[in-house]
Amino acid sequence: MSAVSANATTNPNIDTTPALTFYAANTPNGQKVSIYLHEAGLPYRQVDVDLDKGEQRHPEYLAINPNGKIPALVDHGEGITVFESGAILSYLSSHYGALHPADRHEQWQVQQWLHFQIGGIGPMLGQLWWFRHGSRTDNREAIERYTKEAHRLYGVVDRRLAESTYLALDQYTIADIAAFPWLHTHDELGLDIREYRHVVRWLDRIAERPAVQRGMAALRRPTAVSPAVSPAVSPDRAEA
Ligand SMILES: N[C@@H](CCC(=O)N[C@@H](CS)C(=O)NCC(=O)O)C(=O)O
Repeated sequence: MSAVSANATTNPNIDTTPALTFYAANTPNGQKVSIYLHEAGLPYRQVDVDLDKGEQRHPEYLAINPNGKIPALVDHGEGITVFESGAILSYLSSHYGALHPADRHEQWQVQQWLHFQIGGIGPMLGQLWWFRHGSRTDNREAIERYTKEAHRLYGVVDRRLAESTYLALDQYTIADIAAFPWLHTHDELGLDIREYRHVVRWLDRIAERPAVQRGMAALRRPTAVSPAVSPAVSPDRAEA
């Protein structure tokens, strides 16, 4: 595992040791946390977990995330370790207050759409990615099943975005941050999303955000092997 610091201050009079360590890889679930950290401007240390080498199953990493997947986060200041991307986004936004609505009804709206991403969009699009790019066999039935389910989910999101500027509320929240890295992978998943014009508008608007661009870029490494062009590597995009 290799570490770099990000979002750190350059003022020599300020303690620059980041309180947060983010265990990361360049996948949609990693991208969510990276985007949030950049949106909130929180200094953090990034530890890259090499999924192709199986570092997520090393005992020292399993002590951080017993489920053996990225992302995970350690808040050294609070003495808290959090795994599961939805839990990390909820922890960070409620604890540090950025992109966290004050109203409790709105907070539940955010949680509802966040859980919809974690339980629906992520697993279904993750399986579609695996059967298109990871599997050594050509399973037409699985590809058809997950393509159909992906279209159904894009439809749900499109209808929501026809009535709301963003996924949970009329303001940008962690629900959008969670859904964006998955829903923008439509080309890789062989999905034509032109009919979902509200999703297209929403994707374009989020992609323009400088913090989103920085968050996505922070995970790109020049030596990284894209799972999409290397079917022999581990199923790091396929959620169980
Ligand atoms: N529900 C989990 C899913 C995490 C997950 O599936 N992470 C993938 C990368 S996107 C992973 O670490 N895969 C490695 C493996 O399965 O061995 C979350 O949202 O954090």
